[in-house]
Amino acid sequence: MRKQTGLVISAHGRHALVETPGGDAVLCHARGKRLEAIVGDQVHWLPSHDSGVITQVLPRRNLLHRQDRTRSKLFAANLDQVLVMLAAVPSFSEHLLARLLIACEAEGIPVHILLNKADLHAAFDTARQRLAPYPAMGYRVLPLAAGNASAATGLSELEQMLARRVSLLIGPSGVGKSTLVNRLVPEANARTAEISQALQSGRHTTTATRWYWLDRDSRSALIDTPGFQEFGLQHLDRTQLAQYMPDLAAHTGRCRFANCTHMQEPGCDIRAAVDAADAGTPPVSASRYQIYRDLWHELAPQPY
Ligand SMILES: Nc1nc2c(ncn2[C@@H]2O[C@H](COP(=O)(O)OP(=O)(O)O)[C@@H](O)[C@H]2O)c(=O)[nH]1
Ligand SMILES: [Mg+2]
Ligand SMILES: [Zn+2]
Repeated sequence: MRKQTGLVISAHGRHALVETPGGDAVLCHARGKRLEAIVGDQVHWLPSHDSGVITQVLPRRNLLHRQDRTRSKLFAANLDQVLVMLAAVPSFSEHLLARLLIACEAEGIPVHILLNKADLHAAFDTARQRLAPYPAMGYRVLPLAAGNASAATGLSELEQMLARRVSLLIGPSGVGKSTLVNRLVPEANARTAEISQALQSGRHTTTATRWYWLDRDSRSALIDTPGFQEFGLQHLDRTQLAQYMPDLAAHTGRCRFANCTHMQEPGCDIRAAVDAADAGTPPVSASRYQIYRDLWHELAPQPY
């Protein structure tokens, strides 16, 4: 049998749905215990009976994952960008937002913020003010009203952002991710049911990461992700943390000590920027610096 290539569009345990260049989806099993294929992977597979066997996962150009203390979760690979979705309601945690942005920065994946429920004006204005420092850090903040047909806010800009890219959508539950996917991919619900059946993972219908093509010629794709209770960054080296926070990174080269941890050293340019709000460009807010401190403690090397 001849080896073929394919794209993983859904994965569950040792099973994956692999899409062929011709557009067919083949149920495949991974060969070998340590072979884990995830959504977005390019794989080699061999036909066998009515299904297939994945023999190799091709090298990934990036990989978004989280690492909690006890478990690791791979979301997807080979992404062009990540879209973090937040909403006016429920109000978001800046700490969680920082974790998502840091996870992307650490992998070198461009990341932007979608702020949904623009139709809820008062709460939306409050949320938007909380996000005011983020464009200066290089993150686009796009207002959206995904679930409100009369307020078409942001949808055409979003479609431009999505065009010819592979985008992963992530965010806390209740912000409108499913609403957006259903709006952009009208057959999403039917596809999800089909895929779950193929993977025989009925009860995981809403807990799996899924790939959706947004256009007929298969160039733009949106990957929907399940909710999460925590978003651990245990895989990161805390001495690199400030480099993954653009507002802090702008100062690191100006600390007195090259190996400054930005925790207590004299001559720390980050701490100076927090104390004197006008000191740096971009400025460092007290809340962002506190997030850095919290993560610094959390990512302390563990004794074995
Ligand atoms: N007011 C308002 N509600 C929305 C909007 N988009 C989604 N919702 C509502 O927010 C709730 C959560 O949406 P859902 O798509 O399930 O969020 P998910 O958990 O992120 O997938 C639902 O009741 C939606 O109808 C919006 O643009 N405006
Ligand atoms: Mg949902
Ligand atoms: Zn410093």
